[in-house]
Amino acid sequence: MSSRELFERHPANPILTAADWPYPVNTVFNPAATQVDGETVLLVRVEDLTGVSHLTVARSPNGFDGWTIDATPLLAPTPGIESELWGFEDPRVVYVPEHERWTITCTAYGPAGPAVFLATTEDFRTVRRHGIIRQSDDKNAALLPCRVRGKWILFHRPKTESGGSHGEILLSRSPDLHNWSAPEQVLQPRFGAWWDSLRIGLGPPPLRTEHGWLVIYHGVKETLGGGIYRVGLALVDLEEPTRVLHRLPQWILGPDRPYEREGDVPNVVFPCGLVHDEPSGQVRLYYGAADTSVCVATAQLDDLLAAVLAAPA
Ligand code: BMA
Repeated sequence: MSSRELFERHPANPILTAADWPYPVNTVFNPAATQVDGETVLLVRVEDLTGVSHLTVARSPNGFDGWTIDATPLLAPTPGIESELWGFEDPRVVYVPEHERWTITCTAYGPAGPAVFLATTEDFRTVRRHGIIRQSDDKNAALLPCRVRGKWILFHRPKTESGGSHGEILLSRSPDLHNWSAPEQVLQPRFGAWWDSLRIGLGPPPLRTEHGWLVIYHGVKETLGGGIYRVGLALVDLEEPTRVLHRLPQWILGPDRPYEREGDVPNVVFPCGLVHDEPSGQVRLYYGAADTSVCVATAQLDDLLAAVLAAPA
């Protein structure tokens, strides 16, 4: 299967592990990714030695090596705030030109369950906390970089009475990032033996292309040996992003290498970050491997588009 996957793993994978960290940690994984002044910035989920996660910045001149890792977290739970008692997990980051800053969405985890937390930053050195924008249970949230028909669009995975009990990807709209419409369906798990049959969740913020928003998502299949997390591809309409134009039947990346097969949670590839290098047409997908390390795989955007455009809806 691996030879037919659309992404090519970087030979230096895993590119970041707990051993690289400037302070003692258990694991580093599921990073958000973006570019800041020509540098690649990852916002990495770091699980500390109590099991609780926080988010720390790592910077590299080329996105593959030469990382410098901040000595302190950018976003860590505030003592006394119940909704973030068990940490911040699985960030996504998108640059929002209208605000001239990046928006971070991540999971705040506490006794009430996972909820969607929003923060913004101008430099990845300081952060402004906006708080919880979607109450638990809700996670795997990412914002589109611009308004669509005047509204901000948040892809997410609520698990509430109002929808989403089947582990699907939904989206909500907002005029102001505070008030959100009722979630609308986007993508569902595929019933039966499919690789994405148990539940699915959005990966990195969707990438705008001339053909539509390119959606990279994770899908889980339940097996006797536990869940297998793989990565899939779809294309949704630019003006009506609930409209799925194409969805690839097969996964584009799945656990195969020892660092993806073995770790705290085996058989997991979990992407949260995508960087598109426009001059070369290359995209770099940053993912957590086995809930233990940070990896990167590359593809040409044109190849991803050709593959997804050839797929049915
Ligand atoms: C999901 C999330 C991810 C994690 C994955 C595999 O539900 O919690 O953070 O990588 O499970 O354990």
